[in-house]
Amino acid sequence: MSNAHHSPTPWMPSKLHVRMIQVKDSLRMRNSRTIVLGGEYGALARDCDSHIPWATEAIGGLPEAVNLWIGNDLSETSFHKDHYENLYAVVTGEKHFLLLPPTDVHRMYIREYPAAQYTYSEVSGEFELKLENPERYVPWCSVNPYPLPKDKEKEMSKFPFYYNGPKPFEVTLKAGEILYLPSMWFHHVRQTPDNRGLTIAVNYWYDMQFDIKYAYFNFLHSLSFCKSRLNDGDSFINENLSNGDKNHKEE
Ligand SMILES: O=C(O)CCC(=O)C(=O)O
Repeated sequence: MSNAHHSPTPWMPSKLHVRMIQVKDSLRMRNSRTIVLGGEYGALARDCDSHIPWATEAIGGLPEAVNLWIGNDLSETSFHKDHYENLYAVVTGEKHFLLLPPTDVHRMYIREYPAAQYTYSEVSGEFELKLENPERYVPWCSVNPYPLPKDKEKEMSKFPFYYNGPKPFEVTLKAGEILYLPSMWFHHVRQTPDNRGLTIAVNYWYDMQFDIKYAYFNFLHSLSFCKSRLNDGDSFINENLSNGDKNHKEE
């Protein structure tokens, strides 16, 4: 999740991440690149490079977005994929990734979830999760790879393709290291904080090529959709995704 607040706030909730520098270049605005040095976090922009020269050269263009991720030991990003080539650099603390290739889409049990945003409440002094209005749904992975022991059996029976299949790659990234996370790979992220209780990272999202890999992914995705129709009653597999994921940047 990326977001920015406009009123002074005491601190962010553990699962809120902040997009620091946004390079707006949506698919609709390809020829009019606008660089927005993101509002209240703009002062931090000069502390990080605006791109990674070797990646820019290899990929053939500047990043579309540079994101700042600040978290503590409770922060966790659930399984999803992004339509970006991702160069992920840890500044302090450690990040722990679980990684699965796009071809494992049938193991992620992608479903439609309502979109929501954290909003700071002056009344309660807490962040509250508010559903978007008008209602909007986004496809997202259902698998929680780290269920509580009491929920493990239930989770295993709900998501057998995930739990009975090959284990995801596990990568720990330390301060000063960069991970190249290829586009459309599923990733789940946790962290170990530094001695001040923080993990800070910056990542560079480069546009991906919507080439054969993307077409192949959508083909596999549509197969898992067909499977859910054949196994009538299997409500876990991609029920609502007959349109593939062509409209989504993240999932
Ligand atoms: O650092 C995190 O918690 C999530 C990172 C992520 O999802 C991404 O870089 O796309």
